Order: sequence, then structure tokens, then C-alpha cells
Amino acid sequence: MVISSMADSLVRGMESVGDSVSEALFEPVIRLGVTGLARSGKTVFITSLVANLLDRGRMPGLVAQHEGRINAAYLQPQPDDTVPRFDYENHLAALTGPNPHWPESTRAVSELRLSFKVRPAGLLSGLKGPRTVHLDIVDYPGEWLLDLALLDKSYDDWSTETLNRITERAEAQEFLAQAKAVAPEAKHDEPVAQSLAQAFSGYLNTARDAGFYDCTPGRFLLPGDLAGSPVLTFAPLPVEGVATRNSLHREMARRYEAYKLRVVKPFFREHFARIDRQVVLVDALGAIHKGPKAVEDMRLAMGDILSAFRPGRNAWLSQYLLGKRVERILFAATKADHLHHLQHPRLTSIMEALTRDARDRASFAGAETSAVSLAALRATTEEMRTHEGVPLACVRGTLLDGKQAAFYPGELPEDPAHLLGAARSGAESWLGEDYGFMSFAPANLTLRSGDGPPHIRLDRAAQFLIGDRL
Ligand SMILES: Nc1nc2c(ncn2[C@@H]2O[C@H](COP(=O)(O)OP(=O)(O)OP(=O)(O)O)[C@@H](O)[C@H]2O)c(=O)[nH]1
Ligand SMILES: [Mg+2]
Repeated sequence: MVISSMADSLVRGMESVGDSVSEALFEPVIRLGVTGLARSGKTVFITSLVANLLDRGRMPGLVAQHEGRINAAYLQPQPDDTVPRFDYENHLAALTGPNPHWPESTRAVSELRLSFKVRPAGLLSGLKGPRTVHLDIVDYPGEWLLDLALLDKSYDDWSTETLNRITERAEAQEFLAQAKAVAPEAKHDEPVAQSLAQAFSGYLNTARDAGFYDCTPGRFLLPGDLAGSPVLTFAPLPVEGVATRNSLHREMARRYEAYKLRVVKPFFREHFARIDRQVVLVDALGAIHKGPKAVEDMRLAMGDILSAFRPGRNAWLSQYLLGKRVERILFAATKADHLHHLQHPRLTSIMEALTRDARDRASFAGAETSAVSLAALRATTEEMRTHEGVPLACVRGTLLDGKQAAFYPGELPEDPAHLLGAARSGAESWLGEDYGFMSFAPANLTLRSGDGPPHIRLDRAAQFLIGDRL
């Protein structure tokens, strides 16, 4: 235990020495992490951000661009040879080509390097030539951050907690019946273990689709090339007392520990620990549409996700980070093009309130935080309509079936406490207001040369995340 932690911190120490030497001598690198729960808008965000950084006609809010200091931006081979490249060209073609459509769901970490040639600002501008700054963008699922909490938990504690939490959920009943039917102290039998693990991951997938956000272990949802391997073949069981030798209980506990060692720790070591700037994307509108339970659930998941950014919370992580921390965190409510801009400030307040506890803690740890509502790819236009004599601020776009529609999503409250309070107190539905949600297809675009795809406040997001380093 001690030896492995020492080795971890030694490697980390050497890496950070290496990083800082190359940064000082050569060219600075900003590592931007993009995360969020499933379907929060990560892929669309990265694709549009990169397109708008390459063609900056719609990025006046990025100060270096406004000041005319960005001489060039270009894509480069990324520095990490074992991480898949973010499939920028195909995603962009899906979003902006003929028959525009949303990209496929992503199942793993990916990375892309964008480099800038920038002229320095201020007094130095006339004296020094342009510098090169690299931006490495890393896309990873927010569910993987939830796994950090597992590091502090034994298999028995995790089992008890998980079973308690899901006991009332309809989605879990099939798995729970199976779990109750086995004797954890009976001899380990691989088909039994496999069938339990399958039922458990089946539950996690349906729970996630039903709007639950506490679906860990995260890799069960996105197994990639680990599918079927022992590190993913375990499940919580109603266990008591010490595990006996060769029992199912003992084998499940061993695999749970292997999951932590072989899946959770490497992710934090190889990806998370190197991030300088982070954007956390949140589909707040989607959760509001699903109802109070989904909102409360999302608030809790956000708290858990963000505890990863609070060094000190987890002993293993903090000794590993050696004081390095994420410098800036942006909380972004995505898909704001579903709302008329009159309602954007309200969505931002909801976003701020949703992440308040977590934000306070992150600020306490020295990271600068901010909240914004944005649309990475604007799919709608705004329109005022009169309904029964009342003017309604609507948005209009193309639906997935190709039809045009104007849409009024309902009026978000001025005070976010109205929503979050109802969610916290366990209300079944919203009082007085229904919040609609419509799936628009990306709009057909004709882009002027020099312009990236249309967006809402992506330039401000970029300024907060990387502007100070350009
Ligand atoms: N109108 C609108 N819809 C968006 C926007 N960004 C994302 N969406 C919608 O949200 C869905 C999910 O977006 P993705 O970018 O694929 O989300 P993700 O977080 O990468 O999803 P996973 O890879 O499955 O975790 C898209 O298919 C769109 O329907 C946006 O800016 N505007
Ligand atoms: Mg994705």
C-alpha cells in the first residue's frame, strides 16, 4: 500500500519536473479537460470550439482575437500516443455538412491538439516575436469522476450503500432479486458472477436512461475494450462479516479492488492529474424537463463529480497531485439555444445554484470558477409569438423529422430556489409550470469564410478557459 503510493508520487514528481522544464524552455501547453454526464454536450462542444478557434469570425469575446493577436491556429498531432484522437473532422462533417445531424455518443477518452501562434500583448508586443501556445483538449465522461469516491470505500461498504440506495428503484428490481437469491459465502462460481454483473450493468444502463445520475462504477456504462474482463465482472451483494476463502464474496471484493487499481487510478493518474483548465458541461434544461427528481439527482451527482477538484478530499489523489491543481473551472449549462435569450440569465442562475456547494469548495481550494449558459452549436432562431393575447418568447428550429417548429419551453423562475427547493424536498412534479424540451436538428448552414459554426457565448467560455494564456 505505502510502497505503491510512494511510487505513484515519485512518478508524478518526475512527470511534473519534465512538464515544467519543457514548458519553460519550449512552448507552453494548456490542458483543457471537457467533461459532463452522458449526453451533456461534450462532443458538440469540442467540435464547435475547435472549429471556432480555427475560424474565429464569431469569437469577438476572446480577447486575443479581438486585439488581433492570433496570427494562426492549426491542428497538430497530439502528444499522447496511446489516447485516441478526438474525431474532429467527422464530427464537424456530421454537424455542418449536408443533412446535418448530431454526432454519435462517445465511449472513451479522446484528445486533440490545437496550436496557436500569438503575438504578445502590451509593452512587449513590439519587442518579441510571436509565441506558440498548444491547447490539448481532453474529452472524458463525467461518470469516471464519480468513481473517485470508490477509492475510499471497501467492497462491503460500497455494496451496502449501493443496495440501500437502489432498493426502491423499479429499474433495479431484477438485479436485486438475483442478488438476494445468491449466498455470498458460497463457493465462487464464474457463471453466477457473470450473470450478477450483467444484471447490475443492465440496471445501471436503464437507470441512466431513466435520468438517474449516480450510476457507478462508471466503466460499466462505457466498458470499451474492458468489456467481459474480470475487473468489470462484479456487483454489489448483501454481505455480512468476513469473506471466507474461495467464496463469491471474496472474489467480488477482489475484483472490486482490481477495478480501483487497474481502472480508476490509471484514469486519475494519466488524464485527470494533468488537467490545468476544466469545463463541466451540464444539461440543466434536460434535467428540468425530466422533473424535480432528476434535478435533485443531478445536483448530488455534480457535488460528487466536483469533489474530485477539491484536493485534500481524497488522500490518494492529493498525495498524487503534489499540490498541482486545476486552475479554472467553468460550469456551463449547455443547449441554451432551446431558450430565448431573455431567459438565459435565469438558466445561468440555476446553473450557479446547482453547483453552489461544490463551487464554494472548489474556490476554497484555489481554483477560479465561473458559470455560463451557452450553446455550442446554435440550432434555433428567436421569435416572439402571441398566444391568447400574451406575448411568448419562443425559439424556432428544424425538428429531427425535418419539420419546422416554434417552441416555448416554459418560463424559468427568476429565483432558482423555486426549482431547487422543490427538487430537494422530493416533489413529484413542478408546481404551476411545465418545462418542455424539444430535440432540434442542427440547422443547415452556409458559413462565410472565416466564420465558425454559430454558437451562443462559446467565445466567452473560451476567454475564461484559455484567454489569459494567449
Ligand atoms: N440544440 C442544441 N442541442 C445540443 C447542443 N449540444 C448538444 N446538443 C444535443 O445534445 C446531444 C448530446 O450531445 P453530445 O455532444 O453528443 O453529448 P456528449 O456529452 O458527447 O454525449 P456522450 O458522448 O453520449 O456522453 C446531441 O445529440 C444534441 O441533441 C447545442 O449546442 N444545441
Ligand atoms: Mg460524446
